[in-house]
Amino acid sequence: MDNLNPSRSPFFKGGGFMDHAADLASQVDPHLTAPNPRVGCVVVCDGEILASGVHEKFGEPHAEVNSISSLNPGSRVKEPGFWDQCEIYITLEPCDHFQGKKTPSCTELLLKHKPKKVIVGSLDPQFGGKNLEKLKKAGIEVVLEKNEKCEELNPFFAHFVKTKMPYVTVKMAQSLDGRVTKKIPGSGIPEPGIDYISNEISRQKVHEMRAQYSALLTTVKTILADDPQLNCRLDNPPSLAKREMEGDFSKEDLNPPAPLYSGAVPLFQRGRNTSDPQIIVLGKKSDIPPSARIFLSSPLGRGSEGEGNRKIHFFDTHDLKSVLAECAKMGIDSIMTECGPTVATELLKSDLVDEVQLFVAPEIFGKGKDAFLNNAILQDFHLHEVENLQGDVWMRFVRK
Ligand code: AOF
Ligand code: ZN
Repeated sequence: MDNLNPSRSPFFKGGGFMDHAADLASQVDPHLTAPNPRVGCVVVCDGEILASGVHEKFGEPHAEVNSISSLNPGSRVKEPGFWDQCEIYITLEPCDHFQGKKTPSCTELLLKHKPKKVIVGSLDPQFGGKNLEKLKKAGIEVVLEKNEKCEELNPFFAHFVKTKMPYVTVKMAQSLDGRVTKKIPGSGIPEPGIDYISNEISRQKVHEMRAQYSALLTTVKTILADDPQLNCRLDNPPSLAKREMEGDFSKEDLNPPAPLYSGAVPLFQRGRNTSDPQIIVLGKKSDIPPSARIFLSSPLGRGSEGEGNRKIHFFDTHDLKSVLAECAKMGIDSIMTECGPTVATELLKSDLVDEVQLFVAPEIFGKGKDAFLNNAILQDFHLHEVENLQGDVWMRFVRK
């Protein structure tokens, strides 16, 4: 039993069982669960973690199912009254039936076992708390313990559920005078320090964003001009890397030797990175040479995991709203742009943008194309965050 003690887990830092469940869920690659949320679940009995689990992949079992089914059958589970002493911590309100659902209801699973207490870290916008009422009616003690880590696990989920459209972020790097390029179009792959507008810290941040968004939106024009790879090149998965910087984790913790508690799924193990986002290309596939770098699988991405090549979708249309609607139908819950001013401006003008992230380099180009072709278009947004990235200024604008 000793090795089930949460204090032995490399991820358990004594912050409470809900934080622990959120930490486990934060290790899941959001590209694999989208448009489903990342969820973690911990089964606790007498202050001890007996099992834990996460929702690993879209269409596959939920966190509650994975944690409960990983309870050691030889342990106290068989003892009479076991469930009467059990507390279940879940980062999200448990699901229930709805049309098109792929897996059984977790609320029913909980009703079947009837644990003493269910503690939930955030509400599922799909159900709005009604499943908690259902559990309460059956005599289970239910606590909604709103937790910031749980809320932050799924930044796009509520938007996608409510609007049935992807969350769209326009990302743009520009000079102080609002210009986007110094590179001559078609002059080869941009070189850091010569053609790149933003500095290395900004570019690392962009890779962290690529780890979070389901898909990147680009154009044939951008591919022909820059031949970008559009993959996710990070040393550490972002959630862990961030907390390592905050002093929460040491390097050793990032590569735990083995799970010390049953049911733990160390998805980012031994240097494995996050998978690459899908790519949406505006234009014709036949206009891009087969040697274009977007067709290369990244060594750390899906292509190397035996799951087929990463998904690249071509749309030869100017109707951006229909492109986004098609993406939503494919389960793409979030999109970040990796294209030039024309499409970025068009998206903004068509009212299809939820957020704008600007990386401004401390340089005056004097000439070149404007980042936004109509200065008034940011009036519907307000500045939400700003950060100095060692010289570059990063600004995040969200809808008012
Ligand atoms: C949970 N636990 O781990 C997750 C939940 O099609 P399905 O069966 O996979 O159901 C997807 C929905 O379930 C999703 O839209 C969200 O409301 C909820 N996700 N719920 O109890 C989990 N991933
Ligand atoms: Zn469920």
